[in-house]
Amino acid sequence: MFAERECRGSPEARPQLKCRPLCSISRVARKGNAVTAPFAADLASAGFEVVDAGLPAEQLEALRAAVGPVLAAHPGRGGLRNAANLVPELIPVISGPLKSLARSRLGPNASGVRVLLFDKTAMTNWKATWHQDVTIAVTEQRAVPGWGPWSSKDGVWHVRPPASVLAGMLTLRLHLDPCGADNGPVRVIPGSHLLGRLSDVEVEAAVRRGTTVECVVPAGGVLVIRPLILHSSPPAVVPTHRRVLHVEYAAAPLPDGFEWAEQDGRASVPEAA
Ligand SMILES: O=C(O)CCC(=O)C(=O)O
Repeated sequence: MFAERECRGSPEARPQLKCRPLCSISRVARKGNAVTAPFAADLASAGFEVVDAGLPAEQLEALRAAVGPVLAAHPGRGGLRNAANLVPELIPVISGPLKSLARSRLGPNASGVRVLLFDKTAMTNWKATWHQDVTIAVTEQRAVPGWGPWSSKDGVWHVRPPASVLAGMLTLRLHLDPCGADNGPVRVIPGSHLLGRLSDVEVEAAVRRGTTVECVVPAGGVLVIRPLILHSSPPAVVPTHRRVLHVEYAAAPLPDGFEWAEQDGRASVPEAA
């Protein structure tokens, strides 16, 4: 939906995150398959994992308190772009513990390049169809072979970059509320990130062939996904709040003279010519 249909403070000064895997992912019953749990995922082969962000309960509560009024001011919108601009309290998390987690997977130079905030409620109860995340946000539109198509979303240029850019990215989705099977959780097809960029027909075939895993995540858990993993989400059966801080991290600066639109939640300022 936001994709392709389409952690202030010095992070280095913070203690190294010890992210323990959460055994809270269950295979979804599809076409009569039995539900089995738990499902332990290895990021490299499965394309996703669920870990504990290690945030104290008070910090999670403070984050919920900070995002609540902003989300309430945008009723009916399931997702907000440039989220750290709207909720500056998110920045220490984006440039601190979440960035440490991203760096442990992507390497020492990883930084946050796009921040979204989601809430699936009775008013916003969306369904996301199966897709890969293939667009990124950049500071300006330029005609360069291998980059495109282009679109402008909330005043920010978005583009499909070469596949090599996506290969160096990871999305961390910090759950501020518990997300159970009834809250419209994200579903993934393990291993599908290894298939490369897929056409609509190939997406359908991969979903038919693959096993669907429903990512049930407790409050304070982080769903980590590779951009190319096939994912979707159903409407909530019991809509409450399902608030998620979604941060896309990249291992390196962009090639071909492009610049990421955001750096750890702050809008990038394009260099003067
Ligand atoms: O939060 C969701 O339900 C799905 C979001 C999603 O698919 C995406 O951001 O690409």
